[in-house]
Amino acid sequence: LPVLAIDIGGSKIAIAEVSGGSVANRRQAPTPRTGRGDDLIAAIAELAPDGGFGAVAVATTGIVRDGALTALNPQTLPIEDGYPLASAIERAFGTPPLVVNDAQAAAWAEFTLGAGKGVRNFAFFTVSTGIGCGLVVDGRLESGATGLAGHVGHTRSGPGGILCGCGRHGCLETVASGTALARLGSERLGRKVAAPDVFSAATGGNSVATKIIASAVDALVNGFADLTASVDVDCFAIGGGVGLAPGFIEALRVRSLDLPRIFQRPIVAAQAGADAGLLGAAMLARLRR
Ligand code: BMX
Ligand code: ZN
Repeated sequence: LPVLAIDIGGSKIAIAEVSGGSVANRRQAPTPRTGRGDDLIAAIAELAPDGGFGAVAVATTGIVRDGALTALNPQTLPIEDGYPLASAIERAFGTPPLVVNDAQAAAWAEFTLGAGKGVRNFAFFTVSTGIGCGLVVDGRLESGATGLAGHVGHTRSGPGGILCGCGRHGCLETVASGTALARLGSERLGRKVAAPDVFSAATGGNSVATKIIASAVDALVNGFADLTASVDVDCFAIGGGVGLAPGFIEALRVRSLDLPRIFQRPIVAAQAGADAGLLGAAMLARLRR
């Protein structure tokens, strides 16, 4: 029987059946951003098939600790602190799920069968509503005792930055996430825009938009270099709506060539694309059994 895989992001929830590394019957809906975990469960129940699956696996934005979900940045997903996601899913589907952070799940999928195959230390970054990161070190997926491992989106991109939803100032996520691009674009272009509008303005030659994207790229590449200095990352894979926007990965690569040579590492697109979180969670659920 396939694994029922669920990916809860800051903007959308995706559900699919995963078997043997492939994804079928993918459905998605907007994430209810009401601040109530029970509303997430209701949205999931609406998308899910009635049965016919052997296990349930959940990848979710936010910090996962013992099956409970807490937002590190409530602006990425508002939710009660320590929402008992695993037990709520178990109640809805009658089976205890595996629950893992979305970027950690995607990192595992890419390491096992995608862009990170065969490397020693690997990092997957999703540049999306927020900025997520999953780390595989010496072949082991890192989550840490409190689930915080890999939250590089909340390392500091520079002094004097704005207040992040996590409570720190100047986090990478405040300059390079989809949320940040929309905010900076709206402030500086003088009209309300979303992240894709900033990209199309830049493509159309708007210098303000071009600068916003260049700063995001610069912040990310320096974040990669910091992480490389910490755990000697062999390869970076990129996913997420912003990360996979046309030209973005190429811009990261070009900018990374300005780094001292020892910090330059391959930067590639996630092979599983938007399905990496679903696949990784399903694979981790299979491993657990
Ligand atoms: C935030 C944080 C991470 C997550 C990342 C990407 C929350 C709710 N989420 O940094 O756990 O991995 O965003 O999330 O604090 P996405 O929703 O953009 O995929
Ligand atoms: Zn932060």
